[in-house]
Amino acid sequence: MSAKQFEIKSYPDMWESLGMDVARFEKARCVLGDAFQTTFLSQENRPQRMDYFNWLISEMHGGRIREILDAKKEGRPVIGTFCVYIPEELVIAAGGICIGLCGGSQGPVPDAEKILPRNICPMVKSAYGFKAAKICPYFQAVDFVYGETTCDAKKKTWEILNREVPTYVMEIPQMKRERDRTLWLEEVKDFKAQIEKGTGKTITADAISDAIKIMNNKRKALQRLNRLQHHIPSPISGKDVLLIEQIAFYDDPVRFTEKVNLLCDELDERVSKGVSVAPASAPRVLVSGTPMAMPNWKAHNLVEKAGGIVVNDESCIGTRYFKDLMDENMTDIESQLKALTDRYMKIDCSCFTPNDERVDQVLKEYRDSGSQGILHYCLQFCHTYNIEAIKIKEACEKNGIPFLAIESDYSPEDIGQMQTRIEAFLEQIKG
Ligand code: BJ8
Repeated sequence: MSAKQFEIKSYPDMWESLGMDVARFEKARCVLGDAFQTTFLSQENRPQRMDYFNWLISEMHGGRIREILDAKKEGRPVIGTFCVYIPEELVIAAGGICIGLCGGSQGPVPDAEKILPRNICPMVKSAYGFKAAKICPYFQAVDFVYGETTCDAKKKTWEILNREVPTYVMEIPQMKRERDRTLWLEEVKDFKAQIEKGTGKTITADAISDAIKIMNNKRKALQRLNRLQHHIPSPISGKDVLLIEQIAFYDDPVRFTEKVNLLCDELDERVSKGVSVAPASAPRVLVSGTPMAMPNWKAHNLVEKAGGIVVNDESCIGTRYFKDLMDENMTDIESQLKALTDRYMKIDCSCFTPNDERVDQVLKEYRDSGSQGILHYCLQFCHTYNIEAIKIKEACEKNGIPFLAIESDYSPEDIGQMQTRIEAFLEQIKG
């Protein structure tokens, strides 16, 4: 697909039927299309099989929504989530569709600020604003949403969001002791019961087994992509990998897995032929911190525009989402739910205390990816990641790793300042 051909397709009748503010969404569609073209399609020497992901972006608010609405007509549940602690396997086992609804755009933030306080995380404001302004077809299509109690901004927003769309909440403990595990398992069971209530169908052990395989395959494909990204020189840009990681939260999991593996086949070939998107001398950056929901491409774009390359994402869009797999051989529901709980408990979000395993994980990924510096990216007002950055910084100092911490939101106002700091950081890496 050439740059000139790209547009995000318009489906005004379908959007109307979903109760959206169509006139406003039309404008947002054009802005997003332009941003996508400038950020992604202008890159040179992209892998050809990025075409599928370009296509998905062009149909993100149309063809993919149509698929979701068709699934609903067949009685399949559609559930919106905001956190990688919600076990997708159980949604898939119910024949359902799980959609990540985190907001990564500045557009709806003023809508949210009419109701929510201004000094909370932009991800929460953006997500809430999308629903309040009726400018997200995914939010309009879901049967219900499932929030969690990870951070204060989220857990209190769910009470307000419940006025707009049925909102359930999974209690995620703040520590990882045996008694927390017991509580967590009960929450996973409640989640399963809620889905069963919504669909009127019982989730069987066989269905959970199949769903575990689907999610393992998806996570394995993302792990493969992550390993290929580590190559020196890298066969794919960090921006493109970020885009794929973001699409993982919208696309059909089986189709997505197939397309990621096809792309990885091409990347294998590029590696064997020495084809890359940046010279081997380009400073290699590991990005760590808060997740970057679509279309938050700011940090990756600035690093790569300045001549660096992002080779790893230690976030919930990146490795925290796919690093842990599950045993596929359990046949009874109790064992499956316990194993699900254990798998999800391994995610090292800063909402937990203590959370020192994350510091070790960041260092491991730094070494595995052949990175040369760590950029800690934190959304404004995310206290847990912001404070945990102290420990990451100390670990970097101890190990002689160049480190830069950036706190940002979705507005374009800090781009100039971020650019200056990132350029200086890349110079520091180059030595
Ligand atoms: S497991 S990182 S997806 S909670 S919304 S905590 S940025 S102040 S997103 Fe998250 Fe689950 Fe943890 Fe991952 Fe901070 Fe903003 Fe809260 Fe956030």
